[in-house]
Amino acid sequence: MTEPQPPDFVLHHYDGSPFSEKLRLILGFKGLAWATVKVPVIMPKPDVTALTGGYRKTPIAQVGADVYCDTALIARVIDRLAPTPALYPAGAPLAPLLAQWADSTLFWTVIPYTMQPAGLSAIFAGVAPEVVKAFAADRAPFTAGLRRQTPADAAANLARHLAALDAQLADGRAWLFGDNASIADFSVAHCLWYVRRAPPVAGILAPHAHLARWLDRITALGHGRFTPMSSTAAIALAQSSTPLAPVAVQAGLGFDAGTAVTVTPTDYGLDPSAGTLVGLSEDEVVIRRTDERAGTVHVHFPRAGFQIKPQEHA
Ligand SMILES: N[C@@H](CCC(=O)N[C@@H](CS)C(=O)NCC(=O)O)C(=O)O
Repeated sequence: MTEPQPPDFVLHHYDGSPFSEKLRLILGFKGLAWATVKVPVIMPKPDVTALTGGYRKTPIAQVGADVYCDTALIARVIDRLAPTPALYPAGAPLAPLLAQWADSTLFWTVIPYTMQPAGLSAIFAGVAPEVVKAFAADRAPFTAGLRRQTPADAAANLARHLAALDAQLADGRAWLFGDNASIADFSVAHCLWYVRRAPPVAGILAPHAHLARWLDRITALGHGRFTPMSSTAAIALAQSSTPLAPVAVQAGLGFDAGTAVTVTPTDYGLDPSAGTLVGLSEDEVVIRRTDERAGTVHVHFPRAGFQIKPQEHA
């Protein structure tokens, strides 16, 4: 009898992470089988950075020795693995733009709104005070470059955003762009999912019945079929695999194949990943790096929202 093989797609995530929920719901929408690796909520995360080379945000994804950072890219990878139902339907060309707005503006309105004292106690109910303290100490430098909205500003902005989203659904459509779900639905949903997790502040959703029904519809998609995997097994999987996703450095985009570079987010969590440039297009940047434990991996990032820099020679 042969051992059952783990699913190809591995998601490294934790339960309370909104961006992870975005991908879990997309995996549910696609009905995909996936392997689930739980990661720590705060640093250190040695089994994450063994794969990424420095990037520490949650979630990341892995297919063998190909490692994918940032949900904007990971969502496209899932769509390639399981093309139907489409995540980028032809009739909704603005869906990725709305998704980008939700992943940045809406997310950074929802976080300060939900993390006001009443929401914070609900999110961290039953968690030891020293753990909450450690979380705050981890996230302060992580978000140091961001100008955080006050809870009052965030409440005012969120109320306006919710009213616009509710109005978009007022004609009875099932999804934000019509009859077909799109990436925009998942990016908005993970933000509102987070607000719902904090009942003392979730009343802000109450006036918006269309939005409430839509959020119920999207959360009912579930998370697909997943089987647990340890982070050690995930690293061993990378080690025993060869990067397979095709890569090429396109000419005219400012960098040559084989250059030693760092790739770093431009918004927050500014941890660089260093490696050799092996892939570059207007959509994606890919570095090859070799890790003591994970072996040779290709780490993929979206081009948008990341800075590529030649590594300085000492
Ligand atoms: N642009 C990133 C944002 C990811 C993000 O901000 N994730 C949060 C959790 S939802 C995070 O990394 N928090 C710190 C951590 O988990 O270490 C993406 O789309 O994946």
